[in-house]
Amino acid sequence: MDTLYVYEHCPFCIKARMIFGLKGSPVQLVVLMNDDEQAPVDMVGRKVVPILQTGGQFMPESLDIVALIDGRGAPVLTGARNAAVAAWMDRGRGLLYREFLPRAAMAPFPEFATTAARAYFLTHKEKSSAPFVTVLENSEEAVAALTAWVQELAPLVQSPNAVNGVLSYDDIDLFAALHSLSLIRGVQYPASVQTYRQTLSKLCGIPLLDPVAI
Ligand SMILES: N[C@@H](CCC(=O)N[C@@H](CS)C(=O)NCC(=O)O)C(=O)O
Repeated sequence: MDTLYVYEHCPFCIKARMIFGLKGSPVQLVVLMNDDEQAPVDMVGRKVVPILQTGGQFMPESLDIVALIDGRGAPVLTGARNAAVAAWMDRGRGLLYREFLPRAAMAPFPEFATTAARAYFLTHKEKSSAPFVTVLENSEEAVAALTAWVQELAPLVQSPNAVNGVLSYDDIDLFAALHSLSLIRGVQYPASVQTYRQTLSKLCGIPLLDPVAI
């Protein structure tokens, strides 16, 4: 069976996990500790996830993994992309991950099971973002802005099963972002987005983070 090395918080890992769920293909998930540099370096030469182990080979890059798995048998990602979905994502991605990172650092993800692993994430991610305390202290405005952002997504959702009506790479990108967004407590979802994210969660077999939202 294929093995996928992941962190549970990682949106790129969500993309790779999605295709196994959508295809109904079995995969063994292995969550690496966030401070384990050696394992990914041994597998692909750098510290990165997701990594797919298939037939004795190791493969990084989420979208390469998606393409490989979707290409086995009849593909499921057959729909056309809508540039408006990517444009919507680009407008909010910066704010989403600014708010996501400090919450991820506090959340009960298995890759942070040890204090050292959680500290590694905090140290590295805070450097590339803003001080987490500052982000969390000014969060109310950001949550309102994220709610306004998801309102703009509502008219783009053509079906609960696929944003453009037929499953496409837009669904891979969009659900991964909505999965991250689900860690942020207080974001209000318009009906079409709410149904879409819950339906995709079931189709992919990947629970949303609502129950542990911060
Ligand atoms: N282009 C890569 C990006 C993967 C990526 O950036 N993964 C992050 C986790 S979200 C990572 O492993 N970063 C190194 C680290 O967290 O130490 C892909 O699409 O798979």
